[in-house]
Amino acid sequence: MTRIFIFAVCVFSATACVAPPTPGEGPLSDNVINWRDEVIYQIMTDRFADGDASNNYNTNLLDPSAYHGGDWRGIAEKFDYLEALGVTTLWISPVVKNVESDAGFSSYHGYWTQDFSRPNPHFGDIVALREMVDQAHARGFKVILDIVTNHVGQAFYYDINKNGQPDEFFLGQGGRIVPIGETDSSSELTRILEWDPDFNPDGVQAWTSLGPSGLAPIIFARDPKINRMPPQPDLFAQDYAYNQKGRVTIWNKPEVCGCDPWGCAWNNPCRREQEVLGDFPGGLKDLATHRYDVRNALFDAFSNWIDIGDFDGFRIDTLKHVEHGFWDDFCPRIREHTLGKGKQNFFMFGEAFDGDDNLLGEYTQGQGVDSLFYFSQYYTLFRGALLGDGSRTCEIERLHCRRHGCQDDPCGEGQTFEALYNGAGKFNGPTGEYGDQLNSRQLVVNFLSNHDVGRFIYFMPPEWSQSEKRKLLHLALGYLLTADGIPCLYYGVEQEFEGGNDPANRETLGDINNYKTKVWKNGYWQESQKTYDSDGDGADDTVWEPYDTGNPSFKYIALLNSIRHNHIALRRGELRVRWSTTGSAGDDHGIFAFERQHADENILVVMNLGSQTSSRTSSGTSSMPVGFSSGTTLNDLLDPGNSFQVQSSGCSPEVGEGCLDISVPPRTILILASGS
Ligand SMILES: [Ca+2]
Ligand SMILES: [Ca+2]
Ligand SMILES: [Ca+2]
Ligand SMILES: [Ca+2]
Repeated sequence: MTRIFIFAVCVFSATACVAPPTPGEGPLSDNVINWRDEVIYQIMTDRFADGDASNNYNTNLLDPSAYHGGDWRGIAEKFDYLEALGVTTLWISPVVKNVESDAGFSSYHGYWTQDFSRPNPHFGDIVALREMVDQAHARGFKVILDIVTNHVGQAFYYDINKNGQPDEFFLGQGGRIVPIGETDSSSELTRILEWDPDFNPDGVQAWTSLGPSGLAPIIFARDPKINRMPPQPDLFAQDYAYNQKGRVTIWNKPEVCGCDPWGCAWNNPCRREQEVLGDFPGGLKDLATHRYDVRNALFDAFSNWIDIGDFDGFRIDTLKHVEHGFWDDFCPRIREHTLGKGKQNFFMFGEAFDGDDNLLGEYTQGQGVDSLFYFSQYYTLFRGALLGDGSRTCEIERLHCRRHGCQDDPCGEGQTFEALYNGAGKFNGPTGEYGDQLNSRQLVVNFLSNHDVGRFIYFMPPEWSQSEKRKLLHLALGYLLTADGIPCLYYGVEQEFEGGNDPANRETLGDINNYKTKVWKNGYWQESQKTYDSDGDGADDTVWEPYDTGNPSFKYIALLNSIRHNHIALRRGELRVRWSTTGSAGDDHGIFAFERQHADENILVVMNLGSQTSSRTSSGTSSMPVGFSSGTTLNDLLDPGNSFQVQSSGCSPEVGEGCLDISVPPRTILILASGS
């Protein structure tokens, strides 16, 4: 341990010392009993809290694309806030040194790697990083590191016209280069940007006045002012470390793969080739991850960061842009590394930005990642059913079917469901409290929003009142924190942030300007501080402050987290759907109900997704069977005064079960447990 810190001081305070930090020696800490107990909180480090003004260079709070000053010390200063919220695992932004800026945008998000072996100086040095993680562990938090293995920042251009300069020009059908500003009426022109040319399966091609001229050479940028320098370690400054095929175009131009205008099938080979080998839009250069030297260098870099930071898991970026073979190599090596250092239960989950369970499920096979973000649920439930009118809650049940397999189609349309997610754990992968292997079906990471999509409130009609928006947000949060899997909250949801697409959804939590709203006053719209009702009399009495722990959504999330913490069934229990609907008519419009059962604890969650009327957990004369015996009193854990009796008739109960016919108000969730 001492050795890292001495080295760190050497690296960052003595200009003569330029070697990258060496890994820490000795064992790592072991912090996780069962990942299903955790609630993840996503921190965008630059936007969360500024604890050290000395690293605030190139910052501008008024520019949403600039660095805002957040850092690792700032995170450590907010542990009381995070503890009050009840989250247990912190996912932080990538820590590696980035290209500083590109085309007026800065790398505040951390996804534009320039040097895999050094920290991003905006966030602190490795001493500050390790201090933050050590303090987090001492408080009972776990820390997950965000990593990118697919690409680096905008590091080079393709010198298509072989003139040694980065250019922008048109290419005619005959291969003639037409400078910008000149015209060539004889041919169809393609715009070429040497920093970011379109995908070519044969590699980006060079053209000279004589015509095609083989593969375009790549030329690394050297602009130290914005740290746009050849990527490091040195292997990443070699052309063979990159695929060199140009930027993915398939999402905007599906016709290049012969697909319909709405896109290609998930497993279309032409689409998959582009996604795996192409440069990520924005000129992010795709690494040749099939090469063993590249794989080894990435393993070395990221196992090093585990040793330096004592992290408890990886959130892995752009999973579907790297071939399966890479994950089947990288993940087992990381598991072996962490186990060798005494860290059990290192957790690796990835981002495959796609709503298709066929594609998502593929990444759960083999020995690659333990789990992934549950994007199909995001689209079907959080962007679909909850924002709709509450009909066909069977679509939510179908999510479970695609994960686990189902004999019958919950929508009654005769579909058959094979389990698409792997039900076997990984060798050396995450385990439960008794050493039992956990699998991807149990470890899906559930999320309502993240840094790449608009915040949940943003998708609601803007004319809704704050209380209408809050009601739907709370229904969504209720599901997020009671469903099976690992919940992940995006920072700012507890302050009811409502920013739209990137970068509007990356608000700075400590900036008072993000706690303002527009109100109509004296004939025009005026900006005023947001307020809320803190004493429950229906009138707003409190001005909203940054890091406010008293607002209704902070308190609601804290309550849900405490309920989850106190009820093992909500963390580790199996999920069984008890009621879903296939249409919009009927007394049960909008009802979705499920139980979580673990050992002898059972919790029943009943939601009404309908927006207009109360609905019943019954249809005609049949009510909902529940896993509680008749006569049991069920109390709502969100509202202890609200209780219900389980009946003996009205449904076809199994042995030990009863029946429940209750009325649920619109956009409401009940979390029911048997009374003592
Ligand atoms: Ca700072
Ligand atoms: Ca050129
Ligand atoms: Ca790739
Ligand atoms: Ca009040």
